[in-house]
Amino acid sequence: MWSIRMRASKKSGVRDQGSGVRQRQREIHISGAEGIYDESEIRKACESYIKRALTHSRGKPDEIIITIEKIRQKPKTISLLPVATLKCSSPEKAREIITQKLKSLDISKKAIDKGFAVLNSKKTMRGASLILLKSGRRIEPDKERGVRVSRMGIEKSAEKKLSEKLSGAKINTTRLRRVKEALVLASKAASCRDIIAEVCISDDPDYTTGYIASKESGYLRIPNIKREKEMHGGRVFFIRETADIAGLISYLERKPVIVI
Ligand code: WAQ
Ligand code: MG
Repeated sequence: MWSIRMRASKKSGVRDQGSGVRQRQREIHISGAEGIYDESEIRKACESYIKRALTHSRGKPDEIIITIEKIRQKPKTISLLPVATLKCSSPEKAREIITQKLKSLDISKKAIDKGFAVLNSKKTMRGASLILLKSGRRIEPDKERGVRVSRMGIEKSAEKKLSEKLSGAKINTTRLRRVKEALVLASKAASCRDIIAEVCISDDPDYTTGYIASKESGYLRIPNIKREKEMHGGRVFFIRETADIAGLISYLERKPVIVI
């Protein structure tokens, strides 16, 4: 088994008015993706990741990094969270739905507000923010990058079954890959004891469905979580105050996990 990861970015330079010299460069995240594959699938997976990076709605990257790495550890097997789609007509309504759900999971107002600040910020991150559910403190070591959930995949027959189920639930084929990937990610995160909930908004200007996920309620899709053309988005995990933070981050980033 192989872990394949892709990230694409572009540098944005701020030019000095007088000299025209680039002063400061910030890396803007365009696209990222990851999965676990058999050796025979490596070429195809890389080709599709490259295509995704080069045709992304967030813009043209000037750097694409692909990492292909053999997995030595036996992956842990997990099951998928159940999926449902909620009714929601606007970002304001979405915020109400999410706030109510998070409150019912005993997440403080402070933590909820911090979560929305991350999700609505123009400075999008490559990874996720980790927020302590009482104090609202952000505990990811790198606040610009965040924590990237990685080394997760889905077994072939489970994927086939899921595709059929999602198609049956009228999720159209252009969305299918995205929903599957998000669901696998959310299922890996939910398999951590110390992650109580996750909220996700895509940072793609053309994708306006997000979700809230938890062990209690599963993966709840929320249409119109943002408006078309908006560039903000992100992921936040609400964490138990007593969590072993290093252990949690290591699990999310490094532990191979396969959905069966
Ligand atoms: N680990 C941690 N955070 C991530 C990861 C990852 N592997 N991938 C993306 N993020 C964060 C990052 O901050 C991005 O800016 C943000 O999430 C959004 O990523 O059922 O497409 O890949 O229809 O744009 C949800 C599907 C789609 C909803 C989410 O997210 C549905 C999506 P994107
Ligand atoms: Mg994106």
